[in-house]
Amino acid sequence: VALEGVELRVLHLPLVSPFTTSFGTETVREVIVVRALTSEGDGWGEIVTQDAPLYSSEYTYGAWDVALRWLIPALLDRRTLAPEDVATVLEPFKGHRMVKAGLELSVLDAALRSESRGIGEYLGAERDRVPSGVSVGIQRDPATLVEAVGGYLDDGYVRIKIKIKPGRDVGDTASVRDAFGAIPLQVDANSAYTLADIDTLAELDRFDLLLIEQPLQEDDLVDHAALARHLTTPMCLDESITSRKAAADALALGSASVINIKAGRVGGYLEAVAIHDLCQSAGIPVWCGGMLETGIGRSVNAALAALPGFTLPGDISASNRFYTRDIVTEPITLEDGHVRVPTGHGIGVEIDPIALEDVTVAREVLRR
Ligand code: OSB
Ligand code: MG
Repeated sequence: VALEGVELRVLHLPLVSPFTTSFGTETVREVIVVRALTSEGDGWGEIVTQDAPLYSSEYTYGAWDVALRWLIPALLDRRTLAPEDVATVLEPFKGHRMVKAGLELSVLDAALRSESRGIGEYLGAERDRVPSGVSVGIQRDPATLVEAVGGYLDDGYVRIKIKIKPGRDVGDTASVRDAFGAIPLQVDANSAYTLADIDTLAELDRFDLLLIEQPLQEDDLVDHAALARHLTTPMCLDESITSRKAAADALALGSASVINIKAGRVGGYLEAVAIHDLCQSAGIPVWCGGMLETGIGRSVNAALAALPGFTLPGDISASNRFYTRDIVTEPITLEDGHVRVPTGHGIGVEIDPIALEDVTVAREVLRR
């Protein structure tokens, strides 16, 4: 496509209930939406940074600054741009993978729409729906957690993930197991532990979890390998897997036996597919993580998760798990515990311009 300009918006989407992880509580999802303005029409993307650099070093206004000052100008310098060129053009700029992913997706959406093609076919989706798991935040107390999990099971979610942190791990997990028996259950620590906590983490082995996600720091590949050797629960990495190289290193070191793939964290959906391919050849199961996406990213995540190597349910819940009003005209819904892979052109969903305008708190456009 010929890129003529890029529009960025910061959105504030109120959450249906506060979302608490080991790193903090969110009540409003601050997120950036990208619109690529091309000679062939618009394309949409989403930059999944959060307001504060607590999950990763990226955050809203850092993303905003680097996009407007460096990344978008580099893309606008090109006369024509294929989606597959975006990562190469942005490669000289270190880090900022979530920003790169959002920009790439906007160009990809515009290009696919111009060819009347859909994202599922482009990425290699082999199913028309994917099983839907839900990520449940840390609650006030274990009884409240059990109530929340019960509600999601009633909705039909096929896999539960609970967030844990020191002091809210073994007890919370035991409460959920006691209340619901042998449901598919996993835990996510978001880097809240160190190797000194090895005995506590080993206590989780008795709950027959699908996996434990990212107990240690992002750069703790060696410590994760040491911990994995001491646990029977499969070790899954999220934060640590920032690229296909990081994924290959983690597998070589024995740091993970399962990988959570998030397009934002790895710099784009094309890199995400490359990690899927690598893991599939290595016989390593992968699943699609989430970043409280709007309908834009949620739709594309469903398409990604329909690739054959995604053998575990992803954190791809319905739009209404987080939001009362999505910014797309057809919010993502749960049907029999699954979400549909989009079939429309481009990202497969249409933006609701009024809903978008209502939640926009900042807007900037760069043109060539
Ligand atoms: O660690 O997977 C994570 C949300 C924000 C940042 C990190 C994570 C999460 C989630 C929610 O667990 C996943 C979702 O349903 O979007
Ligand atoms: Mg995680």
